[in-house]
Amino acid sequence: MLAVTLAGLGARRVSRFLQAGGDRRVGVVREGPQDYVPPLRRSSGHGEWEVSVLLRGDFRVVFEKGRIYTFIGEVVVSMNPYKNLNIYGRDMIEQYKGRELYERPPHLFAIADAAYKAMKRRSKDTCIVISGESGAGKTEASKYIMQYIAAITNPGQRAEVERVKNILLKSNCVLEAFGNAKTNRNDNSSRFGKYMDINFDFKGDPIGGHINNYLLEKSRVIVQQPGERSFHSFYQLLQGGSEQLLRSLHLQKDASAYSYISPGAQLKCSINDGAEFKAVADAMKVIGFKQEEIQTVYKIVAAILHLGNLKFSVDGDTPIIENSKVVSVIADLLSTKAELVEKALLFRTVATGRDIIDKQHTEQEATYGRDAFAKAIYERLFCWIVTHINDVIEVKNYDTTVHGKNTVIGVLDIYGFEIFDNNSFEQFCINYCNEKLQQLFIQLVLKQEQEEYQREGIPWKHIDYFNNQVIVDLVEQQHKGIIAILDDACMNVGKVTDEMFLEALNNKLGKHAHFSSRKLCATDKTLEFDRDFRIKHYAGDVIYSVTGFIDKNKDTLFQDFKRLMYNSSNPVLKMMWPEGKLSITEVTKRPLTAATLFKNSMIALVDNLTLKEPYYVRCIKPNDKKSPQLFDEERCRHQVEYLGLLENVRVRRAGFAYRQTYEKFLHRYKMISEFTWPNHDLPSDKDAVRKLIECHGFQHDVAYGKTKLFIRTPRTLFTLEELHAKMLIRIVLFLQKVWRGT
Ligand code: AD9
Ligand code: MG
Repeated sequence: MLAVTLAGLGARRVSRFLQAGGDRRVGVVREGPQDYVPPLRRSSGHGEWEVSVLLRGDFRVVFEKGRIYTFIGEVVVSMNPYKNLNIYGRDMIEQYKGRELYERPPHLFAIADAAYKAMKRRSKDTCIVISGESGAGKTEASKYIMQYIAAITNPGQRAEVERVKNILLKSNCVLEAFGNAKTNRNDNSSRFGKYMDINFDFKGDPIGGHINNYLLEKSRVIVQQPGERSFHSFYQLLQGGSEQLLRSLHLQKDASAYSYISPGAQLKCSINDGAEFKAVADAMKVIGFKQEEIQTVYKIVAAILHLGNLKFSVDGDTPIIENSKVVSVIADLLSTKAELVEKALLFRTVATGRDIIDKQHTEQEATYGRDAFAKAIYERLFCWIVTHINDVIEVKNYDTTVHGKNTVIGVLDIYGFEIFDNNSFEQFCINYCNEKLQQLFIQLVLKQEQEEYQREGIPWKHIDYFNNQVIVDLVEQQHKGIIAILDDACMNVGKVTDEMFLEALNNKLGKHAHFSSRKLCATDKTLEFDRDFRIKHYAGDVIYSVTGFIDKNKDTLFQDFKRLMYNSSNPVLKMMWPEGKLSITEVTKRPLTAATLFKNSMIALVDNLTLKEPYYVRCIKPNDKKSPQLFDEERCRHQVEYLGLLENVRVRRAGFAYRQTYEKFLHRYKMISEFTWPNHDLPSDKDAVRKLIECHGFQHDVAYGKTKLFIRTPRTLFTLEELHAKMLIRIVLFLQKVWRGT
């Protein structure tokens, strides 16, 4: 049996080696394609060497031949083809299932399989971090990865596992409906960040999961840039809802009738709203939303559309609502009374000393309050949907003492770096998030690798890269960063304007190399307006307009609206607003600002990812026209550069495929040398390893660090494994002979 297993070695040999405590960095190419003798079967021509194609700047080939994936070690570079390719079917899944990373041509499935195998074999939590700018293909990639994992697991067809898998897959379409929108960069742009943990049992089958969502771009509910739409859910309801449903929600089909979403009503969008509406409704049912809950979802979406149509004016000094019928509709949809809705819209309860009074809004305040309310109920709805999904996929009744460790694969799909004509607080947060992820990549892929060589005293010519930590600090540093300065401005008592915030930025960051503004740089023609400031991001310069930063950061929602919702007779709505039970005198604590909450969530996310073994998908966008034909060379080169891919390749090529401590290395291979088997009498393990390596003639392919042996090419590693396997067979045969007494 043993002999059969060993004879059948190939790819599995390396896996075993890894299982035995080896480092996972196998399969790195030192030289170009000519020198590369793949350790396993040669992949069909689009292996890692295509990175050298990227390096030569001739990466048009990759796109035009439809070979959209390339490897750099465990990093997959993916080029958005902007057309459906027949490369994700069952046959492809079979080709990648259980194979080693370099056995097959580069593919998302290969990285998904590698992350899965690492998780299963070594009980390691792993994560797949998908990054790239807006429209580069991150969300599509994350869905293919999930599909792959779903397809290769649960061979025993256990019902509970199938249920979990189904919900994980179905959750995508629901979250996209409520959290994605057409932007000028992408017809299906994620307007929230998503990190999904998939939990596996000891057999490697999914038994649950958890979704973390990050900062939904809720301002989109009330306003969109020219050429953009609000969240898909609004258009889907109008297009796909039956006549009866729309009638019950007091809605008409035409989106241009609703001022919050009318600018996007006539825009062409590749989303099929009608069909998606039905798919989302089905998915919600599969996930386990009850009928009343689904109805409540529609009611909330409808209530927001009606809120946007409210018209305020003034009668003398008193603001009034011109179309009070709409108020009744909103009250009906939110299961409350029209007079309570009207009061919450026109008055604000304030505590002055011991008195509690109703302070009347100005027209402007009323409009502000209404918009804040619309944004807030949409955001609550979105978070409630995520919580609901989490409730049904939460791992329950898993006893680790009985079943062993429950391991996790995390998949991160977050909004990509973006530059629009008008960039505001939302782009600032999104781009900061991308800086954090780039920093993580640098730390894990470029920095630590090189630092290890230095620490171990391996001769190493440092490969330079741009470290964006300086920009991360510019944004998040305590007391000195932009978020801290913004929070300071928001804390000030009295009216603080966006201009005052900009002034504070100018005063405190005037000398920062990555920050400028019109005041600081009057001659710079790109900074057109006094309200602009610019951050030199790792992926390019972005000019932000300071307008709205203070309001969006404070994110004020009058307590009256929270109370209104808490007192709704619809239990689902009530549940979404627990803090509405506090009376005005009980609400004393100032909540954390939006930017600080986001910063904290980003720091927690990065901490979480750092604990896991990372695999990367780096997505590249071939052009800005969403075209399957157009290859914009300059745009691609820029992305390859700022993503740090060139440095990534250089580090991998100049570096070592494998490293292991002398002790562990000996433990594995001592049997293949007479100098080390069964024990060595040399002064140290390092000397023993040196002797072992030299007796097999590998000395030119290794380097000796202080505590570890470094092997440059996978070929050496495979030969060592072969020798080890042969020796094992000899030992087994010998033992059999002894046993038979011959
Ligand atoms: V954003 O940061 O959320 O704005 P993503 O997520 O990077 O962005 P997305 O995955 O949504 O981009 O891809 C954009 C569009 O490109 C998709 O709607 C598809 O039309 C197209 N795309 C992306 N990847 C593929 C693919 N592998 N095959 C075919 C693709 N089309
Ligand atoms: Mg996306």
